[in-house]
Amino acid sequence: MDTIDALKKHFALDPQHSKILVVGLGITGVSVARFLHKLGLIFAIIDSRDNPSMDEFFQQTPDIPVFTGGFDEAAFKVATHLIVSPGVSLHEKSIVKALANGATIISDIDLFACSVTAPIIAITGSNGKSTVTTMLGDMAAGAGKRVAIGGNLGKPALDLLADDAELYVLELSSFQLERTSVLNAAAATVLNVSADHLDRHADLADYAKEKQSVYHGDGVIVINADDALVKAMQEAGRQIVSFSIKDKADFYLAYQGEAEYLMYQQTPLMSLAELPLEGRHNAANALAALALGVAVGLNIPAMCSALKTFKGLNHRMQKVAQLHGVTWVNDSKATNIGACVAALEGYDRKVILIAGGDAKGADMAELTPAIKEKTKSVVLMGKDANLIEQAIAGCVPVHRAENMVQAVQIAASLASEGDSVLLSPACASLDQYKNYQDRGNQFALAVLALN
Ligand code: UMA
Ligand code: ADP
Repeated sequence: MDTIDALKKHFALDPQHSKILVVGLGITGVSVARFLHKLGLIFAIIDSRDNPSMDEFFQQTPDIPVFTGGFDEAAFKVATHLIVSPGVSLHEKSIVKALANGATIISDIDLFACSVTAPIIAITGSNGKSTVTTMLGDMAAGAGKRVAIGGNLGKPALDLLADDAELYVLELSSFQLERTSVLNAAAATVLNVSADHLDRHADLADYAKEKQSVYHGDGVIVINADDALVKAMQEAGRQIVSFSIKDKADFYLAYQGEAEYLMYQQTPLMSLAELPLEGRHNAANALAALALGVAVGLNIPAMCSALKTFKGLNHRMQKVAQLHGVTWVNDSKATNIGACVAALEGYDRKVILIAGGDAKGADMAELTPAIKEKTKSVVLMGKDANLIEQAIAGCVPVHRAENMVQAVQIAASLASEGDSVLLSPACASLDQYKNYQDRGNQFALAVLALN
């Protein structure tokens, strides 16, 4: 079936009469515009900002109507199909109204699914998506596949089509999944579910439900057996493959003599010590990536070789310095509680934690057990520092900092030889920084300035 036929079938899209409105002029919106234009479909595009940056594509296509400076009611009123960028909430008044009038929602991932013929591996979860997507990209390339990786990771899915790959690995956010209906991945996983984005989703159950939709279709379901919410997502009649870092599963950890191994059923694949990444959660990520790779038939020894040289991503448990016997670790990408707890749980001895920022509506009390068990003191900063301080009151000494330089200086004054100082904020960065990268870079600079 060609793409237009698939769009007709799944979304009743009529190339002559449908009125398509692309919502959002970010990188997703631009990728959608290019794609629709190439298919010869007529559409308009809208962005609520006054002056969104205009991709050069729009200079070459002056006939495409572009509305800016608000969500114009009239444009939504006539729309039969809305292609909504993930950053735009489906609770926007104009979108709710358009849906009530019978408009159909399509995502860029739906468009991708309608045009691609090569298998797709789809990866979602609260934490570990980017790590597993990148890891699997390296593993597939190592196994000799022409592979393209993207989605929430950074390169919009539709821009991957130019790569004409044999295998696509997509990182998908809950925002992308909540507006996607026709993805049928050859293998998919929800890596884990913990509170995140509760400012956009009604509650944890609603957020988990959006994640579960990654399993739509008839591909292999890869399940984290250590996560109760994910375990409950298994569907009868489907091929299920499990991974676990706690118990026996299809992919799991077990001792072979003195050394712990990554195992596939009865076979030891490689020792855990050969995985060059900090934190036990990265063993879970490696097992998940192996399970997904095996599901699409990738060569196991080649995947293991790629794992042994995988560098890890910046701002995720990244060692930035060792100064006077103190190890400084940048985990700025820990923008939710689950990531911070996973980081703390990976340590054998207590650390000094720098945390805080925008809690995005999460219940900070969920941090308390890990903070009690794994930290000797906590330095808090950012918008929701009070919320965290109230939640962990009485557990460990708490210090307050106005900014990163101060936080690092306080942590340095608390640390002695052999200690680790971990930036793992459990919060988004946008209250004080451009993004998590900016926060992580400020941390690294402040640490290096100590010298
Ligand atoms: N916009 C409006 N009105 C609004 C909100 C947004 O007009 O109320 C406009 C924005 O001004 C922007 C456009 O909509 O011009 C599109 O914005 P977008 O936020 O959807 O951003 P994109 O540039 O298309 O990037 C998106 C993802 N962004 C979000 O989900 C917020 C990128 O994930 C993703 O890499 C990219 O598509 C390619 O797939 C980023 C992200 O922060 C990294 N994701 C979240 C996360 O990882 O936690 C979910
Ligand atoms: P995502 O793309 O889902 O945000 P990343 O790979 O970028 O995931 O990692 C985000 C944060 O989550 C980092 O702080 C990282 O250390 C942590 N993390 C990575 N994998 C896991 C996991 N399996 N469980 C919990 N936390 C994880």
